Amino acid sequence: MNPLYDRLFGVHAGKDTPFLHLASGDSMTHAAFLRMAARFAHVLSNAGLVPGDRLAAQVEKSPEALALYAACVQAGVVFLPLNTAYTRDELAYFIENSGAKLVVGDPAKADDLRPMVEGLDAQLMTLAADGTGSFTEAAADKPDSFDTAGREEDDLAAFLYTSGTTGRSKGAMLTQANLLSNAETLVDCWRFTADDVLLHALPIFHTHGLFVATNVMLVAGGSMIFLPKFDLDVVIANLPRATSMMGVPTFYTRLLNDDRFTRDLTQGMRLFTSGSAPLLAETHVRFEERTGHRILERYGMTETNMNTSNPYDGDRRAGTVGLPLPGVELKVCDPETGAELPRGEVGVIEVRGPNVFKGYWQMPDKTAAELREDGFFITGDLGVQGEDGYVTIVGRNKDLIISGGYNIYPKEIEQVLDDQPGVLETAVIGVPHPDFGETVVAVVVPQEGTAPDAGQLAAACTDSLARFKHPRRFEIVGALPRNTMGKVQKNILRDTYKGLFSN
Ligand code: MLC
Ligand code: AMP
Repeated sequence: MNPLYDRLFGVHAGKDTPFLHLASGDSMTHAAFLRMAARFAHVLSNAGLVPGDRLAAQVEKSPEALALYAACVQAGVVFLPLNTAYTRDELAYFIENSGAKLVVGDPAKADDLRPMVEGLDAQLMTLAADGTGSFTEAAADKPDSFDTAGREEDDLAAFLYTSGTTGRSKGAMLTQANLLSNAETLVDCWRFTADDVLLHALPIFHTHGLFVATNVMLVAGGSMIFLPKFDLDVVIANLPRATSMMGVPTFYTRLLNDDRFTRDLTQGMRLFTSGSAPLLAETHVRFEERTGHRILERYGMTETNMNTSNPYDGDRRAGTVGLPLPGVELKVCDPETGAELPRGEVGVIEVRGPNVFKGYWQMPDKTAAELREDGFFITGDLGVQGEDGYVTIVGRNKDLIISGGYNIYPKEIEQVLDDQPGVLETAVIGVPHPDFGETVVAVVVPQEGTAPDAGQLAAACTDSLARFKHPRRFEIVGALPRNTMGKVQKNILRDTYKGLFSN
């Protein structure tokens, strides 16, 4: 038994209906996809991986990259997908921390990665965006079927790293049951069926693109227009072939800024969903005016999968994230005492349910700090629940920036900048940005008598941090505002610089 494999993939064995429609016009059936996944599973087992081992993948989005996920599920290997933007240094941490035995990376980066990967006692294989590489070469002569490894619902299926306020990323351990229960719930709530064609333009190294979009379509048995990334022209060209789309708010603001995005273009669509970052009520309203569709906003996290959703039938309320999903308990608590607050009061959102992860890999203290013994997970999001159950997120009780749906932890950037010559201290903040929702600004205090150069600071970031985390502005100041306890008042900085990127 392997519930996740059986329910997501096994049920499609032998189906000659399309699963992936590619931008090239080609498509791949469920059966062909599963044969590829089985060949890949043989490569994993030949490489010595056994159930419970970790595989780290930093690969461009492609059918092969998705089949690598399926192969891991079939072989019982824990899948650890990584943002393609991560630098070698960032990667080294994930490989070391997870103890990954096999790393699958881009051939173009192989020479750079190999010494680091091998130094960490892992093997390196390669997979390019076009499906070529040593991994697929090794798979070419393997059988088309694989004896699915037995797994229980409580076994680990994936690790997704999520940064922490201390700057150290934590591996969120997700079980088969976490993923499966959430996918099944979403299929029901959002009415996905085998007739659905999902326009998939999200990356597949995060919860949204991999577990929400892909797992939902696998459970429903539908197909996906599987695009390598969000490219406005390609998305517009493909919308008429789709019935549904899932996106981060940036997708929708980019579409709305294009005159080709019309009511006509979206007439065959039945559902647009949004999440991973706040959707402005204004975007929701403009979207409906333009297309007649009301975006369905939902709220989730790496550690919990999806927690709340606006209803499919009923009021999709702009500016809210809707109601707790069936099976998910949600309460709003006092940030200091943890006591549950009455409806209508703002506090920290806590959630419990089959969707909630098992803890952070080898970090019992961090797990204990965020996951209560009674199973409630402290999200760090500030919200309020109305008498009618609708949840509105009003802010964050964690120092986090969300840019274009990617989470960025200021501490990680501050640590890099603070190490630079001439820098006394820094405060990294998020400010409103018309495209990314929020973007990163570094407020830098130089040491007396020095004047750090913004170019030099930017170069230091390039060496160690993924591009999307880089500050888009360096503001040099004499001192940081502090409260009487000496704590930097980031709210004052956010207010000072809030207009930097406004049109
Ligand atoms: C790319 N860049 C970003 C960025 N994405 N910078 C900041 N924030 C981002 N999100 C960089 C590029 O490297 C480039 O650098 C420059 O910004 C402009 O690139 P672009 O061409 O405009 O970006 P693009 O490739 O179009 O990507 C933007 C995007 C993408 C919004 C389409 O970031 C994206 O697909 N985001 C989705 C993230 C996501 O799936 N999140 C889900 C997390 S799961 P340069 O060098 O050219 O300046 C989760 C749980 C839940 O949160 O609830 O779902
Ligand atoms: P991640 O750790 O990448 O999974 O990001 C999870 C965080 O994204 C949550 O804790 C929220 O802060 C944010 N988030 C996800 N969905 C929404 C939403 N619909 N509205 C506001 N914030 C959201």
